[in-house]
Amino acid sequence: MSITSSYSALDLAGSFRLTSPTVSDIDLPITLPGDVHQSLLTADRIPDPYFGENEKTVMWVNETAWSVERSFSASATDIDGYLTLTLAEVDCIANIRLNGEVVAKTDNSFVRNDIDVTGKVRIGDNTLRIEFDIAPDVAKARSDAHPFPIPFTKNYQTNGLKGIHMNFIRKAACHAGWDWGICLMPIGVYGTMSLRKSRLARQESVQVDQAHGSNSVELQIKTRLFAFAHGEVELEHTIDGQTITDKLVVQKGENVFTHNVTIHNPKLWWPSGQGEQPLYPLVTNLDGEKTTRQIGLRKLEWIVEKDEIDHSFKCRINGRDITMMGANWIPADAIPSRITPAVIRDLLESAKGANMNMLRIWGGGQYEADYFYELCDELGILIWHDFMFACMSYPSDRPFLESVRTEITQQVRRLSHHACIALWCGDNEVIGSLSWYPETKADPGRYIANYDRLNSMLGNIVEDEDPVRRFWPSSPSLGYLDFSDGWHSDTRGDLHYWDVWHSAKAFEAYRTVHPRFASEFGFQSFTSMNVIETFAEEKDRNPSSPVMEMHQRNDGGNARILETMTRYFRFPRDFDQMVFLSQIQQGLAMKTAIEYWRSTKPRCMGTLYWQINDIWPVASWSSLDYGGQWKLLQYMAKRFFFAVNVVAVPQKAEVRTNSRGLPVQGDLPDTIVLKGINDTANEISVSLEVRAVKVGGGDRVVFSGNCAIGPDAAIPLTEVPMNEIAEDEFLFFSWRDANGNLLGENDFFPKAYKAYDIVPANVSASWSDRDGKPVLTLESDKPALFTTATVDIPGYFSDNAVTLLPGRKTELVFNPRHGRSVTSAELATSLKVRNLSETF
Ligand code: BMA
Repeated sequence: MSITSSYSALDLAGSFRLTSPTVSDIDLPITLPGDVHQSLLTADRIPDPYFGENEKTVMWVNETAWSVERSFSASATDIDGYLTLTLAEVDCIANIRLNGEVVAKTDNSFVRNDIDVTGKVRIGDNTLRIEFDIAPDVAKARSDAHPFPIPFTKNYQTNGLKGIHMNFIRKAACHAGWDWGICLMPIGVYGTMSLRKSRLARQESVQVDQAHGSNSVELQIKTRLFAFAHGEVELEHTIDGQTITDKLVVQKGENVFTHNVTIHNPKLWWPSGQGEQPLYPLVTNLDGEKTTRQIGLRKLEWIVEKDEIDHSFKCRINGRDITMMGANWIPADAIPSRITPAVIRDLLESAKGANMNMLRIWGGGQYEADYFYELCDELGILIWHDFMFACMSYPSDRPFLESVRTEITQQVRRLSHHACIALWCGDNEVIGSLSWYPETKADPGRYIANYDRLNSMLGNIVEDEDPVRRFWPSSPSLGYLDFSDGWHSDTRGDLHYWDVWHSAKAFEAYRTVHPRFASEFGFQSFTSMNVIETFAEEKDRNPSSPVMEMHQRNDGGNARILETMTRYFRFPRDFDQMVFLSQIQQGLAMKTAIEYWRSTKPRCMGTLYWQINDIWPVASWSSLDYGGQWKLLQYMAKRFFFAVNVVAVPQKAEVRTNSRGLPVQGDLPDTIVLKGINDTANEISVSLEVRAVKVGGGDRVVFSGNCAIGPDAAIPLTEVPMNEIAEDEFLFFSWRDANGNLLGENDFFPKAYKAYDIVPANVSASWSDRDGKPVLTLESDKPALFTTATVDIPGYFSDNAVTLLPGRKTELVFNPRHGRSVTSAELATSLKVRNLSETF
């Protein structure tokens, strides 16, 4: 064969034929990349799995073997070189046949398959066929054959659905369901599908390490090539107007080359809220195979070192210790075909819109597509990246470890150039899970040794492949080879604090722990009413109907939501109000935790609540509904994540505890300290005004003054003793900058809301348009709590769930989502405004 031409790629994405060896009447088109459920749904062969209890009726799909097949035509020039069949993600265990011949067997959906098919593609018609095994059956067979039991997580064995041994197969664990997730076990192919032709070699990965000097950054560009034979290639990198061209001798197999470039006067990349996100395109050209990566220049360190408390745990960026604020991320949809760049952009823009600067990609989900990380680079969202292991033990035999080695090595090499990647973390809660199952509890030595074989391999891979990044063994973890309790120990490492939700402690319990970095804690709410309407008929809109229980995957979740309402609020008068109140309550729980933990800065340097998004319409801990609509928590997050903030910290000299050792409910604090938080690099001065407001109307100023807060600090500004606050009063405080611009408002209720006689409020709303944006102005005759405006058009207001006080106007600017534009007239028709007084 003469090898003359350079690189080209034949796109193999498109329409395939979907058949099954066991279901004879199915012969349907399937769009790949995509998945089987979506194809069956489009062809009306299954009902919408998200509706009602349909999940149960579509289980047969994942219990069936499937094949997809397409023909493609190749010309003489398409194939006159070395050929690679690239299938980025095959989900999951499958034979890949090219023109009838098995060219690969896939086994790990997190591994990119680059299959050498040189000489196997014909001029003219060719057939690509993928035959999927039944993943749950394979998983069960492997588990049965394993020399000792490895229990699978309890998190998805809800609603009578059977468990699947997800720890024996490499695919998103939550595909089998989770305590917020539907069990679909999708089957499909995602990401790139192409036939690549190389003259001699193909690009495997391009990694970029940064060494920051005083006014320059040294980039070390590590290029990994796969050469089909010995020979010479031309490699070129261009960045910041500098081009490096190199003629390189390559040996058959993998070759690694390193080039250095210095960027002078670098424009530094900062996380959102702390500065800009300039990106330098790096274009790599290998004999015509061109790839582009956007490089953000920033120095990122984790400072985990001994201090007066125990050990710090904080992220230092460009020399500054920056508090990480954000949430946990799960896969964006249980039907993978629906995860598109537009969907991801929308969700990530909402994260940024709520003043988040970090998301944690959780280990029970998946590594995301390239565009996800590119968007995070662009938006300034740092990523705490778990490797994909969660809540259960995994095997540690050689074939399993080898598969995982390939997976982690590839993923780290694929992603390490991204400015957004802040940390590689071994797993989610696998250490803790050792004490959850009878099998692991009975034989801890065996399971810890088993754990360490996998976990230490992960650490070694990071050390070899991405030495500038920190590896953190697990989340939560107290540190290197420390297997103790990361759920309660708050002096070092990261903390998952679940006592409020999973153990029904009072919200006040958040103030009894003092994390260094809280990487998980959450409180559930129902998904918004318009989302409930997409899966529950009118008759099913009741918290204990089978449909609503199907759409609640945490045992006892709905009961927990309702029982908590009785502790803090008067019981809601109907289903719709209950849904609304559940979101107020969820927001309040997270506000309690996050305001307090932020106020302990520099002790606490991170709060990531569980969880930002939903994978399907469900009651969950998320702050965004499935589909991306903002729940009330998302609005409250925008406020409690303000870089400059004032929060109330109630204090009590002697805390009375009840029989369960918890603070007595209804016990009032002695005093309320108002703390100022400054997460900026500059000292700021705020003028603070604190009012005591009667719930029935009428208020008085109890403090007014200017306060300076040093850079990156949290300090007490003033305090209001409880004996200066009347029975029916709450505190409302606002702070302004030196020019009198309002920076923020907040309030604090010393007692549970149910203890106040909240009076009905008449809220009036009027629309206007300003600078092309619709503005809603709200006014109320009485204090109106958690006043919330909603419209039917996708978008969010600049604020919501706000406290309205009589005599003051509150303006909310509407931001349409998905880049749409909208006028106030269009919004006005569907406007609804509600507040707490209407709930009971
Ligand atoms: C955390 C997570 C998930 C789970 C959540 C809520 O521990 O890691 O496993 O969804 O709790 O229970």
